[in-house]
Amino acid sequence: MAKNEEQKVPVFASLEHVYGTGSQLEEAEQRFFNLKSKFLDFFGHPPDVYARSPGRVNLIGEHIDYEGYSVLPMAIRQDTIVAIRKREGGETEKVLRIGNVNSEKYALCTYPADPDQEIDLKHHRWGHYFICGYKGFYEYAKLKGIDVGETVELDVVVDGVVPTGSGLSSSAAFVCSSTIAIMATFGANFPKEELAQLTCECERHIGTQSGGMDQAISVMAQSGFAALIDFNPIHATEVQLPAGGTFVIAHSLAESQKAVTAATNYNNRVVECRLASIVLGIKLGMKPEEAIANIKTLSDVEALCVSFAGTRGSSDPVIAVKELLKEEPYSAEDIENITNEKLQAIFAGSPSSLDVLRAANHFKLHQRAAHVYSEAKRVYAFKDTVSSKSSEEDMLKKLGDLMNESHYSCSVYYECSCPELEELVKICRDNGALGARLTGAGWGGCAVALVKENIVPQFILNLKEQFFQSRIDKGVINKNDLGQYLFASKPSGGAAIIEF
Ligand code: NG1
Repeated sequence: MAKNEEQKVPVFASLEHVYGTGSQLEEAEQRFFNLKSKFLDFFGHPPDVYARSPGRVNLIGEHIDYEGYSVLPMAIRQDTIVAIRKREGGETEKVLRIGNVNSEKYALCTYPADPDQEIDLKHHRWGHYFICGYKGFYEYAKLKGIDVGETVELDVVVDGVVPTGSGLSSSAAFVCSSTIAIMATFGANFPKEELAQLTCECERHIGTQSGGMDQAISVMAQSGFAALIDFNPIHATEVQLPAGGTFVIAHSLAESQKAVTAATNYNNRVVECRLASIVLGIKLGMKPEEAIANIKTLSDVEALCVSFAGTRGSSDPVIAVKELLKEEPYSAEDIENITNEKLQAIFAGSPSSLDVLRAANHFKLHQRAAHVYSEAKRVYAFKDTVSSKSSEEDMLKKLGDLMNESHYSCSVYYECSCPELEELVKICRDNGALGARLTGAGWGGCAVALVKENIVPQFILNLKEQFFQSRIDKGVINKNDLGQYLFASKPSGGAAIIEF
């Protein structure tokens, strides 16, 4: 394949290329059949084209993508498929009609076809994620000077099997498959790295200050490989995982509603990191106004922290955090005394950050910065370990240790765990996992455990007994659905367009 073709989203005329053979293919055939029937039921005609994009599990590198640091996720086989068709405009106002195969849970919704519409964040609707992709497509086309003609009406049906609120990035799978379906229906195919950037930016219309990992891996994953994702600009490097280890994903059954809790959880941490980086910049010699104007992330002040650490005979930026940021939480006033500027003024251009300031009365700058710098190092240690010449035994042990350290840091310094995740991670370790950690944003959702290949079946049985059985008995989940909440996963392939 020519280089510029490789960089585009692959277009397939059959499902084998995406789903392989055997039961996975049969399951996919059934899903596409249902999706088409549902489309016909809703709209009276079949779709023109389909796009699919997978969820992901992050192996290491949590809450650091939005700080500009590399992360190491892999795509999972669960995906979202979007079926789409352009409709000739009628006399009345042009609309987008968005249905779902699970129409009981996700009722058909309509939105205006205006790509400049504002998303109503105060009233969260499932279709908002499609509108993120819709706005993103038009924003990108405008930026690149691509003529997409007049706005048209679209009919859409969605089938998503990435568990929601699970930290497996159902939201990015939905936004990416929507954007790619829209792109395909307009006969376009943008380069994958640009698509990863555009879908990251357009998902922010939902109100979270998303970092870009999920969209990047969903768009760019290669079957059989995890990936090291770098940012600014986005770039993916394939990572071959050791064959003797398997990643088992288990849901804590606590749902993490990232968009709804953004002001106190996800966006709160983004704001705390920004404040930590500004305060570090000032303490390391920058003028307050210069730090406020130029420092956006902890990676922007890393070089200053490293040279400070150099004066202590180290190259670890955490040394600067330990000496320059107090462990006790900062009040807004504490920070304003350092910045000589009101926090509201610093974040004046970001409504979602202002929501954070309204909801928070203290900020843990030391802990958040210590997590980010140490987690960024663990990602490279993980990558170096898999490409080292160590024995597989040593390699797996080291990877497991890094995952355990990552979990500790997420739990203690970043405080994005929850009691259910703590219980699950402990059960994983007690049953022989080499390492186990929360994955994704946290505050609920899934844990990922590294398990030796030969104990996977027994490990899954033990988790079922020790964590899930009591929840099945209480009716939290149905026993027939257990496979959605507890499964082993190999690295899957990324987004695709399917034209039958
Ligand atoms: P999930 O687990 O999908 O909520 C979120 C962010 C990532 C990353 C992780 C934490 C979105 C779409 N995804 O993932 O960018 O910051 O949290 O590492 O907001």
